[in-house]
Amino acid sequence: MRACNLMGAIGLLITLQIAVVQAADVAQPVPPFAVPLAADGVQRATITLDSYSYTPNHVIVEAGKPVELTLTSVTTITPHNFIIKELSVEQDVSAGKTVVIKFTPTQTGTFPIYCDKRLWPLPSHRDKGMEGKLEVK
Ligand SMILES: [Cu+2]
Repeated sequence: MRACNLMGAIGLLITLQIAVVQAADVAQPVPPFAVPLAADGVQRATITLDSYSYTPNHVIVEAGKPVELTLTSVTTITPHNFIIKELSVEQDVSAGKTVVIKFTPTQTGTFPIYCDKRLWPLPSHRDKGMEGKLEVK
């Protein structure tokens, strides 16, 4: 009887571990990040660039106030960039480097962020999931 319970417990543990592994395999949605307004009136946030992602990948800012984004690449070889076409933002970020960009969004809306780097003939980084959005309220 005891052995039976033990086997049942082991079976449950194995099932739980499989469930955890499966959950980790699925990309977890990252909640939108509302960029805080600093005392000097600047909206500051740090975005991490990796292959092939931005973290956070959905940032919310207020219109009419300056935005300062610190773009930090954590890759060792692959260069990336950070493009918001509608706001004329286009910034290269070399592997392992950090770049600070500043802009002031004037119109509200949701604008795509993406990396258009690609190693021909492979798909672009954006096609590999390196995209996000800037929401201006
Ligand atoms: Cu990229």
